[in-house]
Amino acid sequence: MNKQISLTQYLVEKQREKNLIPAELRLLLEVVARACKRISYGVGKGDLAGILGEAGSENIQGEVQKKLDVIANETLLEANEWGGHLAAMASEEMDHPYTIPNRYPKGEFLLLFDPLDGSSNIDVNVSIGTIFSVLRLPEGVHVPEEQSFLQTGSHQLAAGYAVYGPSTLLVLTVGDGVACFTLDRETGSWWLTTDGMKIPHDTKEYAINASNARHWHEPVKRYVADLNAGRDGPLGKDYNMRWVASMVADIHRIMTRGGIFMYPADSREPGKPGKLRLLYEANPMGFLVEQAGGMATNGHERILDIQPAALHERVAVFMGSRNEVERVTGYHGGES
Ligand code: P6P
Repeated sequence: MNKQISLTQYLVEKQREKNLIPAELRLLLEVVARACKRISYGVGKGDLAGILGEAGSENIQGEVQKKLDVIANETLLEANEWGGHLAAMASEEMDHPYTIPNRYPKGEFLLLFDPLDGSSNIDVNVSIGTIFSVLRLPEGVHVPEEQSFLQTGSHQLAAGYAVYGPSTLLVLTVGDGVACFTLDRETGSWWLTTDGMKIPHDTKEYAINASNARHWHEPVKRYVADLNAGRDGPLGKDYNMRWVASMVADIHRIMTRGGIFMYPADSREPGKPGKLRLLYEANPMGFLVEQAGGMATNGHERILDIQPAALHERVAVFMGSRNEVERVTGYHGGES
């Protein structure tokens, strides 16, 4: 039997062979993985732990928080605040950045996360996940503020997600390809199960919430109509559609077998560029997708090149198999 490689060994070898992961970043990634393991155990208990349902509060997005949203957020904060590797954290569930308390040492990294993405699926037992992104505290900044986080996605040092599904997986990049680890619930260890994940450049599968079709702008309407025209249409092949309404689950499917994920802006709220958040959803997922040979744009430009203006700003998202993302970006008349 091939020797199994643990998350720790993978990170140590990346650090030793490629000097890609300074010790503090390795510590950060292992702490995040441990927090995701705890979240997985909580998600897995569900009703048995009385943690389903609503928390009775709303987040800055005006979205009703689920109990597990709050629990996952607190789990990530508590796991990461004392280690000395972070200067601050930002979360979908918190209006403002969380600065490391003075009783703990501060580090040079910034951690951003959506602690439990897809939480509308929690109560119906559909896969959900945690998305995270790592930035470096800008040079010369000693007191991290919101501005410290407003860096383009191309500045990310690491990104990943955990998907809490039939099995719990951790998918991670430090800029040298994408690795997938599976949690062994009996021992609590993360084992490398796929190294070098690759997204096929072509696909026959697309993901979009089709109930919004009447609100889409013309380029998306034309593109989806061409997808649905199948082999007799301009694209010359039949497509299949999937929509889990949990970005982590939809993106993991694409990381595994290809596809294109779309959450476009639409006419419902003209001033809103899309639903998904740039800093802790689109950027980390875009980093992973690009590292797996895919592409990620907002219909006009590379997502990782977008200069954020606010911590919780939203962005239109088209990401996955390179040739389809190039195609739909072309429908927008945008740069690929
Ligand atoms: P809709 C979950 O709420 C989320 O942020 C993403 O995980 C998911 O892709 C999207 O929203 C689903 O949105 O409008 O289909 O419910």
